[in-house]
Amino acid sequence: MYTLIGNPKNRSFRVLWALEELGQPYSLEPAHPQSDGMRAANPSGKAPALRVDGETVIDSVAICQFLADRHGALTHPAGSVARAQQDSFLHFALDDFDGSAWTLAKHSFVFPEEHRNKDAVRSGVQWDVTRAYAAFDARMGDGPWLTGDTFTVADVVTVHCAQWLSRACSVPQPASLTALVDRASAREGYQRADAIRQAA
Ligand SMILES: N[C@@H](CCC(=O)N[C@@H](CS)C(=O)NCC(=O)O)C(=O)O
Repeated sequence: MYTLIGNPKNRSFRVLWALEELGQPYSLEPAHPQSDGMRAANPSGKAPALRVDGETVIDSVAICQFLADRHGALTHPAGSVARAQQDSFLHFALDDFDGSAWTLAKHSFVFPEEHRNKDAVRSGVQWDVTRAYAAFDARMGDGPWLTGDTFTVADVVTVHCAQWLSRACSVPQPASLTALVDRASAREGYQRADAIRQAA
């Protein structure tokens, strides 16, 4: 039994979605970033965290990959070339999508007001997102998923980042990315996780 600590409206959603895809039992312990509950699970106060076997694992991607490895789904086997491609897409999403969305978010509501400068960072972020979308478009194959027929943790994280980035940044997304988002959000696991997010 897993306990997910966090808020489904933030990166905790990735773990929620992975748990729903895997069909594993879990409980959700709601905690906002920097709340006492979140700091008790993660010294940095950041969400999400997962309680498992008396231990706490932090970082949404580490948690998703752990769950995938443990249950032998949502992942290619370690040591395979397909796994290297999966990890490569995952790190691309973190560097090029998550990084930009997070920069804008930090300047909107994370940094203390005196350190926020959204107008100054916006044009650089838009330039970076434009080239990230071009790189994604050049790399996305025939699908349906990032590494072919297997839906993986890389799809979960990429789709979550793409949805977040589309709200945070006005640069239009390539059709290859919006099609991936549409296919992924039609999955039953996504629909169940999204219903929990909407109700939170
Ligand atoms: N790499 C971490 C990032 C965690 C993170 O930054 N979470 C955000 C919510 S989406 C947070 O709690 N931010 C609060 C803060 O930065 O103070 C992960 O993926 O779990």
